[in-house]
Amino acid sequence: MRSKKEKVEKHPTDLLEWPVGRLDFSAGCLVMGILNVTPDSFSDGGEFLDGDRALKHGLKMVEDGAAIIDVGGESTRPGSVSVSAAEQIGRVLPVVEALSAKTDVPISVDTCEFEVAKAALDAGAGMINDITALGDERIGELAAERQVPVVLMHMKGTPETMQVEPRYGDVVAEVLEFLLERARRAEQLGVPREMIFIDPGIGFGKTLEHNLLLLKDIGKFVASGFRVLVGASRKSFIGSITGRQDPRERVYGTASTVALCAAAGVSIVRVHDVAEMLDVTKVAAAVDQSDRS
Ligand code: HH2
Repeated sequence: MRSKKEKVEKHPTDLLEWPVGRLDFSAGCLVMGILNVTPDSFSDGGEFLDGDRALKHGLKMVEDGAAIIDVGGESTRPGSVSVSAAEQIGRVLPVVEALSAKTDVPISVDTCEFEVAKAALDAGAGMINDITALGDERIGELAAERQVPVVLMHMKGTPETMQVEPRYGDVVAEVLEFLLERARRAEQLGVPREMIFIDPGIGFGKTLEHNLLLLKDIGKFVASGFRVLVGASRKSFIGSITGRQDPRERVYGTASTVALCAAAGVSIVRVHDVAEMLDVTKVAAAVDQSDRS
């Protein structure tokens, strides 16, 4: 269990404020709600391709307590092929515009395409979720110029091929080293340290065993001093363990990962089931804070 002193030393302030957003980590791990405006995402593909339905679902997640809404226009499930920037913009932009007009909750754009990130920020998004961790450095420059937080995620290969026999010597050490290098690069480009989130990329070029080792050692990522985001929600490794083929039946399995992450000091969990996972993070935070009297 983390002590209060340890936490204070890592992050001088629990409040992250920037020109178009604000996140308060004082109550523990925050919940980022997933909004996939895609026809083919592994869990919610096609459900929110329609703009009105996407907006409704985004607002429902805000009502349920999401601290951030992550809007994406491209599925990155294993085997998926990439979608053009123009197509992503066409899907994501109307939703970002409509959502940001109706809520103060920061909207994150889930993209590794510079043009998509820029268009989304112009339309009201306040954060970039880059699953290639600055594969295109202009994303880092953009985050620095606009002073917005950026998520840097580890992926081995590309979504199309990443699950074909991924191999590591020491998965935790290799993923962490990669993320720290990219985080330092983001700092060099001018992104303030407290605005950089690192993410081990659960399911992105990882076997079941790799995912488990990363979750087991997630505290090592937290100990790096960068804030950590984890996205394990409904992913197939949970199905492998529980035998649940339908991603929508993986809510309890997801809850287990969220509890582990919250207890280890992860700052944000990226999830489909906002209300349920908020309960999990609240209980984890209550246990964590019970030693502060
Ligand atoms: N996982 C997915 C997409 N974006 N971003 C971050 N930072 N971390 C993740 O683990 C992550 C992510 C894949 O999940 P999902 O969006 O539900 O599915 P799909 O890629 O099929 O749209």
